[in-house]
Amino acid sequence: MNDHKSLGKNLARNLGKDRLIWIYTQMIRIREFEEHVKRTFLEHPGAMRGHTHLADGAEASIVGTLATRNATDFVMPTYRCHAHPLVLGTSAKKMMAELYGRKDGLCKGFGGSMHLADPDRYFPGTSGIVGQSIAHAAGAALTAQVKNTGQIVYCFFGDGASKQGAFFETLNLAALWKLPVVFILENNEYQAYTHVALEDANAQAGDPLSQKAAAFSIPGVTVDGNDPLLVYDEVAKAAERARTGLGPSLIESKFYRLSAHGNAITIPPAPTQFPEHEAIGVYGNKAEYRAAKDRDPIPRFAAHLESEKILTQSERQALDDKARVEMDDAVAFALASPLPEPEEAIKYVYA
Ligand SMILES: Cc1ncc(C[n+]2csc(CCOP(=O)(O)OP(=O)(O)O)c2C)c(N)n1
Ligand SMILES: [Mg+2]
Repeated sequence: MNDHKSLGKNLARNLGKDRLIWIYTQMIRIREFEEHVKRTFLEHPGAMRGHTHLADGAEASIVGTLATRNATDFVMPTYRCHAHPLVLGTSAKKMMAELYGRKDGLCKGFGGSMHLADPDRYFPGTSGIVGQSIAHAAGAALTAQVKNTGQIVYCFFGDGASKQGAFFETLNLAALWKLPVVFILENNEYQAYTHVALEDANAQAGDPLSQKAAAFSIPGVTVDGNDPLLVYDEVAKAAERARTGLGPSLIESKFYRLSAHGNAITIPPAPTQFPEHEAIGVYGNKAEYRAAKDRDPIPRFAAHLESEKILTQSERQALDDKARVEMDDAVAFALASPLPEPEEAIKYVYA
């Protein structure tokens, strides 16, 4: 099942200082962006409409994955999709304005949090449909294969989505056709309001989730998604496999969703939804949350970089401050941007 492990071990050891600092920088930028979104619901209630799904807790998994990417590879996440464009270089200002539904947003304010697209950065688009990225990724990969572009596709989806028919159908064909996809199953311990233990008991046959790869004779591996370097190692092998025409792999990345499932427009926000400014869902369990906080990928990676003498405490502080200011500016930009004109409502409807 883990035959791609033989391609090499500890690839992340070859990462230089600049790349490691880049990884930390992206992780803290994601965390700050999501914290600013969370704060919006308290400080500007009603200003951000629709539903937002945050990626705090997933930073190591996302950045460790994308650190293996070549510039023209496709990235296709779920509706939990603020982090990826930030890492790809989409401006935080445009992202934040989009979440606020403003004219200067990435999609002119029409997409909102769940419908982001930045085609120039090979980020074709996201949607609120659970599991949509899976089949779409196979389509993008088939195009790359037919056109022989050398691109691969990074496909992210949740533990809940991995129980859908689309998952099995897509992996079947992707394996058969040796499509260049890395399937990243983000096991964040929840599917909406259901904890993974309940999922296991009621909706999940077989553990770990990565073993489903065996049914399609492709590599399947489970990795600690709180550690960007472990994630990097596994994804790098899977990416190499995809690039060399050997086909897809399945990587189950395990971490904890540190926010509620989503923040909807709740005015005023239910107090239980934001205790101590930490969005534990009303269904959350404080002890479980605290234990997960102890494994929080950001302080953990920062401590690693400090102990390896890659980053001093003050250098880390400077990176944290820079990320915070970047996101403060993004919120200010969003709030200053106008709403789209009513007559624009049908301007971008093509069919
Ligand atoms: C096809 C479909 N079914 C149900 C939903 C409602 N829904 C939204 S998120 C979600 C849970 C998905 O959990 P998971 O795949 O683990 O992703 P996560 O939100 O944890 O990242 C559900 C059931 C939906 N949006 N689309
Ligand atoms: Mg989940």
